[in-house]
Amino acid sequence: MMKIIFAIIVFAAIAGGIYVLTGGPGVRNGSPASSAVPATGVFPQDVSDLPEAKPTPEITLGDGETYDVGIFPVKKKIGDTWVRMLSYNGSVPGPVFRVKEGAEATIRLKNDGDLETTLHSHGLRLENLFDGVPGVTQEPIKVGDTFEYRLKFSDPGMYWYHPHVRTDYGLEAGLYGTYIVDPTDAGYWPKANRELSLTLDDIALGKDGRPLSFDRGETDHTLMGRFGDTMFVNGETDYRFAAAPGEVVRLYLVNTANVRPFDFTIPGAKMKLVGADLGRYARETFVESVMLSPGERRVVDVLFGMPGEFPIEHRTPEKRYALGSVSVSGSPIAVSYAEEFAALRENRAVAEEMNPLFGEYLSKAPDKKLDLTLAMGGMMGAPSGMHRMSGGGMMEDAMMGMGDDGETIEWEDEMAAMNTGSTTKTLTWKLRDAATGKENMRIDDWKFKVGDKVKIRIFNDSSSMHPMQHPIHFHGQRFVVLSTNGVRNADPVWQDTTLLPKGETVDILLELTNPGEWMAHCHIVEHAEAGMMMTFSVEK
Ligand SMILES: [Cu+2]
Repeated sequence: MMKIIFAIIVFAAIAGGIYVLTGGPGVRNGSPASSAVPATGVFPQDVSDLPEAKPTPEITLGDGETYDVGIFPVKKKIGDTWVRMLSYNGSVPGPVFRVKEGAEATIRLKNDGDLETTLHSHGLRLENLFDGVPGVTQEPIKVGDTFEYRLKFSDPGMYWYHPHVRTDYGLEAGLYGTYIVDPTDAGYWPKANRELSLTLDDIALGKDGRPLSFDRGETDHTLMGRFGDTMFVNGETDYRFAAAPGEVVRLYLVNTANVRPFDFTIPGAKMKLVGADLGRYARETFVESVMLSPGERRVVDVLFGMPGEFPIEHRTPEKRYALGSVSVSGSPIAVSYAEEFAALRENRAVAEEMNPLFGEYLSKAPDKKLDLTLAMGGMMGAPSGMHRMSGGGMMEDAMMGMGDDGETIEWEDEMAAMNTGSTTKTLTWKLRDAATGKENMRIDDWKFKVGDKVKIRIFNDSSSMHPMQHPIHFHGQRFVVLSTNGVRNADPVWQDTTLLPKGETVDILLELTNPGEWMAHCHIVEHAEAGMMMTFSVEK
């Protein structure tokens, strides 16, 4: 009952837009769309005269090379419907760029899309000027204009690119692609027969099979993010690949969804987790599934031992989603790495790098504390009728009870009406510095120097009005998770994004190696649009 009452109150607050909570004048928000002259209407959906989307190519980018990429609309068939999407060079996802560790290359981006854009290369420790954050590292690229991004690929692993302007629309429209950075050390990864890049996404289609519309002027679905109803792996609703018996296939996985977390599994095949955002784990592990929240990457090796059809699935505690399948047939692979696959390697170099960090920082007091919370229509100071409805203390009960099923992750949009109607005007998601009380883009005293290591305690407040998980992403640097709820991280790896389930506290050690002014934000892109972003600066 309280849940229902609370739901009504929240709905009134969101849909009614009782309070306007924006960044205020003079606050750069990393997203000029919301501060520019208000745009009206919705982004276009008409497919007439559009070229058909091409398959995603794999492009080898040599050191020093310049490559031209254009953003332009295409039509793509999803189910029985032609859908208008935005592409990088005509494909969704955009090209898979293969580069060598240590290489530098330039992407010359021409914007023939629907709105201003930038190219953010997620996870790359590149020069600050080319990080693609509007209002912070560059002015956005107007429609018709071009910008050259000089990219640096310092670390082996998988990275990805997308716009940092109205990212909610950009990602849903198909603007994302990946970089695979091949290590210079041939033994860096275990042996595999083949490597594939997989973007895990979902797309929200209406009853007519066409994508739900996006308002040009403001982001909606800001409460929970825009969940899709149709799974979309590598731009396919039924992604398939073939393998030979005995083949080991390395999958580079990235979650490119607006909000949906994926628990990726291939039942019947054997899966080994070898790497994450910026390289390999200290210890390899066999896993049943790998969990990725938006922005995160995982590198898994999969052994297909026997012939057969193997489903690719996303599993939640309640549901299974088919993502596609792998067809294993024909004669056994000529060179099988099954034996190497069976061994779990310890990567001593990683352990030797990580151990001193844990020794020095695990029990040290945090340098910075960041709380994740929400202001929804200023409920606390809301019209008195709401307080009467809540009747002293009951409001708190209702809030605590909201989604209080022991689940610390929201796998689905179970509050669709409220979520749809929530916008950047009616609620603000917050990163709050616990020491100063400053929030989001008003945080102005996170100033560090190259060489610093900063311990940050991030707390996801479960007593906020709508607690949910937040994947927190730091630009331009790398960090290691030291502990979760006080428990030491047993298998460290360098990351740029980490998930904070509801109520959890995560201590990270951020290594500042790259000068400039950088963003940190939630990678549920509607949350970021609704305020959940800040900057920190690193001096040479
Ligand atoms: Cu968030």
